[in-house]
Amino acid sequence: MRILIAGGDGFCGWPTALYLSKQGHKVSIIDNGVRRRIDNELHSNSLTPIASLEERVAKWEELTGRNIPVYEGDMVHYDFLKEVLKREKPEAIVHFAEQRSAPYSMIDRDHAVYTQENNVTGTLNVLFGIKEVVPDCHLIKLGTLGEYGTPNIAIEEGYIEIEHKGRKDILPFPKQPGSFYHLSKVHDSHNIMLTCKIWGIRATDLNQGIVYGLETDETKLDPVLTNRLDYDGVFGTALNRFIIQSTVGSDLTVYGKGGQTRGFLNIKDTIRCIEIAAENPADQGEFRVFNQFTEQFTVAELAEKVQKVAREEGFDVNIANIENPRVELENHFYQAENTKLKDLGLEPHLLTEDVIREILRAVIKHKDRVIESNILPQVKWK
Ligand code: NAD
Ligand code: USQ
Repeated sequence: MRILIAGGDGFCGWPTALYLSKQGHKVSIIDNGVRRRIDNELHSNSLTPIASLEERVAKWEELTGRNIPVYEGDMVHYDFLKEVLKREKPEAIVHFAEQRSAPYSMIDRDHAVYTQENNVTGTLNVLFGIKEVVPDCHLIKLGTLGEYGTPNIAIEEGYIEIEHKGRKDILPFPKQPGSFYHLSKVHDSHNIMLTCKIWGIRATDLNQGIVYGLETDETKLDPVLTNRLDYDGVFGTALNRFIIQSTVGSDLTVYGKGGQTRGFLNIKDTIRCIEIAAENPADQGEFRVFNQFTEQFTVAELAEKVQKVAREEGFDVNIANIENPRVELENHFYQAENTKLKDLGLEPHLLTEDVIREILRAVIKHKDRVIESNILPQVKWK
C-alpha cells in the first residue's frame, strides 16, 4: 500500500514510518521540522540525541534497502501538499503533523493561535487534497482521547446512543477538551466528519491516549534510527517524564492530588494500531472513531509504579505533589471504551514492571543530556 506519513520525523511518526516500511508498504514522509525548531525556542532538547531526518532515512535504506522519500514542507501550504499527493498518490495518509503539546498551546495568545491555525488548517488542507487529488485515499487522523474530557459517564468510541424526549439517535459523543491544543483536535474531528458526509471521504479518527516508551524493534537497529524522547515541562508527557525524572534525582512531579485518570499505550502499540487502521480502511463516506489506548491509570498510580522500579534499580526517588499548573479535575470518574482496535487484532503490550525497567535502562544512557531547569512545569492555564 502507498502510505504517506505526515509528521514522520516526530515521536510517533518516525517509528510508524519505519514499521510500515518494514512491512512492505511504500512509505513516504512529509515534515517541516518545526518540532526541532520548537526545541530551540524552548531551550530544550530530546533526551536521546536524534539524527537529521535525511540521515535517518539514508541509514534505513542502507540497512534494509527500503527507500522512504522525504518531502520537507508545511501542511499549511496547500500547493506543496497537493504536489506531494499528485506525486505519491497515497492510498492512506497518516496525519500526525500537528502541534501536540497542551502546555505549548497555553503559553500565550500567539501559541494558542499558532496551534489552532497549524492544526486546523493542516487538516483542512489534507481533506481538500484528498477530495481534489486522491478521492479514494483513506485518512488516518491522530486525534486525542482528551477530546472527550472527563465526563461523569463512560466514554464511548466516538458516538453515543441518546434518548431524548421520547426519540432516539446515535450522536457524536460530547467533547469537553481542556486546552487550546485538545480543542484543535475537536475542530479537526468536526471538519473531518463534515467532509465524510458531503464529499464521501473515508476517515478514521484515532483518539489516542498518552504514549509512553521510546524504542521499537526498528528504531533499535542503529543509533541513527533512535526515536526522540521529550521530558521537559512543555512536551514531556506523564510516565515518560516520571521515568526520566527518576534517573536524575528529581522528585516525580505529580500535579495536584494525582487522581487525574488518563488512557495510556506503549509506542509499540501506536505503530500496530496505525497498521490495523490502514489494513481495515473506513468505508467511503464513513467517519470512524477508535479510542486508541490499552490501559487507564491515575497519575499517582503511575508515579508509584515508577518509584518502585526505580528504587529496585538503585535510585532513591520521592513523589512530590506539586501545585497543578492546569485547570482539570484531580479526582473523577473515568471509564473509556477501547474494544474496536482489539476486535481488529490489537494485542496490547501492557505496562508491567519489566516494561518500566526496560524504558528506564534505555534512558539512563542519556541522562547527562537532561537540562534540569526544564523539568518543572512553567506554563500555567490561568
Ligand atoms: P511530535 O511533535 O513529536 O511530532 C509531530 C511532527 O509533525 C513533528 O516532527 C513536526 O515537525 C511535524 N509537524 C507539525 N506541524 C507540521 C506542519 N504544519 N507541517 C509539517 N509537519 C509538521 O508529536 P507526536 O508525539 O509524534 O504526536 C503525533 C500526533 O499524535 C499528534 O497529532 C498528536 O496530537 C497525536 N498524539 C500524540 C500523543 C503522545 O502521547 N505523543 C498522544 C495522543 C495523540
Ligand atoms: N501530569 C502530571 N505530572 C507531569 C505531567 C503531567 O501530573 O509531570 C498530569 C497532567 O496534569 C494531566 C496528565 O498528567 O492530568 C496528562 O498530562 P500529559 O502532559 O502527560 O498529557 P496531555 O497534556 O494530555 O497530552 C499528551 C500529549 C498529547 C496527547 C494527549 C493524549 O502531549 O499530544 O493528545 O497526551 S490525552 O491525554 O489522552 O488527551
